[in-house]
Amino acid sequence: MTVLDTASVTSLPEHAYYIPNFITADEEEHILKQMNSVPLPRWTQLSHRRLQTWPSALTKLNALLAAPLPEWLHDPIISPRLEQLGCFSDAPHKAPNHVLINEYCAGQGIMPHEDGPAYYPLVATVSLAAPIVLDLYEKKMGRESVGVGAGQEGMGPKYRVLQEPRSLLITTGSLYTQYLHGIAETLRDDKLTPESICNWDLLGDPQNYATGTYERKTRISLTYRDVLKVAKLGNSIKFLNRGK
Ligand SMILES: O=C(O)CCC(=O)C(=O)O
Repeated sequence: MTVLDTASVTSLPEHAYYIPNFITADEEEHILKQMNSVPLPRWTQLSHRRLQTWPSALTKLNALLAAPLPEWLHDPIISPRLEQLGCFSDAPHKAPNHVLINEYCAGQGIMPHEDGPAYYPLVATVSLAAPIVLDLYEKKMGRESVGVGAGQEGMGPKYRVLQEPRSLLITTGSLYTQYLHGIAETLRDDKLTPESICNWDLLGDPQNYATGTYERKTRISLTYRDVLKVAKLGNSIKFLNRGK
């Protein structure tokens, strides 16, 4: 049995994997320090969270300009940990080439959405600093109903995943293509029980949630993906000059 087999969240549609304590507290502190020492313009301030995009945002054609990730996002998460899991071994570039850093203060979240076709359909999310609940919504078929109602009153999520600080969550397969994911804008996550949290039996410290609730604190996520289209800068310059 592989490490991924033991990390499978079996109550979810295929596939999700959850590994608590994927990085150490020292590694978490180092990444947070690096993240906070980048120049302020590296952050994009959105209305409900702020965001860093590494190595850069995708072009209008959903391509990534080839560039290495900074070392603090590469080691130890990609090398050696994700490499050891082998989760990107079938991806076109065999490794993630893009990382989004999302920061959510208490009360902030992200609307239910899907990540779409720009990426190989696998996301590896490392959570830092505080826990948070990720909500999963079934995507309705039919253009007019995709995403509509998700997250609205009376239309609760189909599944809930509790992400502890320093944990890894991998989503892929039909969970990537058939479901939306989002994070509620709330000051407190509650109804935390083995029945409502689908990765409860994989949590590192379930006793921290024994009261069934916790007050949100600032939580950071690092989402690792493989962007399918990669443009070499030399080729892009040739392309831009073509019209001259
Ligand atoms: O912060 C998270 O865990 C989710 C982030 C997310 O949905 C995204 O980057 O598309």
